[in-house]
Amino acid sequence: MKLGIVCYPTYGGSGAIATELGQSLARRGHEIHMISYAPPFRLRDFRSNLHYHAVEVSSYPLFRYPPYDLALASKIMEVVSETGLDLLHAHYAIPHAISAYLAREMLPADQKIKVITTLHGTDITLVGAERAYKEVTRFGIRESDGVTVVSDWLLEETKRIFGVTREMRVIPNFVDTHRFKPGLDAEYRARFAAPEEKILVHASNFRPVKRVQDVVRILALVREQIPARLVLVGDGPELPRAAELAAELGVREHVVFAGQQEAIELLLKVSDLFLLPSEFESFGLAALEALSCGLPVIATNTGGLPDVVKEGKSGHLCRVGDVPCMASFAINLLGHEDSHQSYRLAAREDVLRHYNVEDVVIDYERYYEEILRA
Ligand code: GMT
Repeated sequence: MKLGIVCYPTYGGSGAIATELGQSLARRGHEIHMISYAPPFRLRDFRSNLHYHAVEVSSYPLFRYPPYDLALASKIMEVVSETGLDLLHAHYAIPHAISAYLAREMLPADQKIKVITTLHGTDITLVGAERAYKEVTRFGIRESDGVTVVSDWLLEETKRIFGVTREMRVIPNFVDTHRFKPGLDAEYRARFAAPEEKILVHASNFRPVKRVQDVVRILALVREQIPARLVLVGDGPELPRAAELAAELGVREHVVFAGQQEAIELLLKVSDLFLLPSEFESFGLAALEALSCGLPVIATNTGGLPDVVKEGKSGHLCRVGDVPCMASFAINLLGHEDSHQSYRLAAREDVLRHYNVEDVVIDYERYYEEILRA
């Protein structure tokens, strides 16, 4: 198949999934065209059937807000005309589903393409639910030829928020288990912590929904019983407040601010526990990548997280904001080597069974074929 994939290029789950999907489909012999305003951060598996097309957004003094959605629609149309795409897969509804719709309308009858939109989470629960974007998001969902969602929870939320009745397919997120795999590199570990210290890790875009302050509070409680260090990976608006809180709680010197890490798997492999105390997560790709490296996860009992983190097997789930609960699970796991090891094994095993990219990509292929036939 000739497939176009539209996504955000920046650090974030939707861009990561779109790019990994494109790379995996290319490995399976499909011709893939990635369309975005910059090269996606996960795009590194270059091959002759995997192409990147940059969307150029020109500025003009009259534009207070340069119209990216229109530039994207024009670029999609251009790529379809030049390459004869069969199908366009838009990741994240806003504005990608709408630009895809526009491009499809603009194309001549003999070049019409099918459009599939994958809903990732905040495009429905936060941004899409805002008054400014709600109607246009509903329109994008309705007008797509196919819609997928990353979890059962997101399926129900999409129906609830938008009153959508159309068919939507749940295809879970996935992980490259060859890249994200266990394997301790002692020299690399020593860069972050002393041998007797446990490493807690959190990776996100540090938006309020991630509740990063809870992560810092968990570290402070854990440190009352076990020597530990916290590695914070990523960047975002809540990061300065997290640093302030760490200082207030007297743990500032035990927090490593690692910034954006391209090879995050290296860090996951040397860590002992992953923390994701989010307000909600439609799926929680960061947790899945940690589990794939054999890292147990302590998270909140919200959204799609209970599907990804198996309570009492690969990690633990607590109510949102229940820091003592998360800290006590952390202390328990870190203090018992045998049970920690069994969580590590269960985490990896579950990922291999349910979330391996090589299996999930086949679900996407089947869905593409189904939509193309329809
Ligand atoms: O909110 C984010 O963390 C970023 C956002 C994105 O689009 O990159 O993440 C959403 O999509 C991911 C990929 O499907 C999911 O794993 C995340 O759970 C989801 N975030 C939320 O629902 C908050």
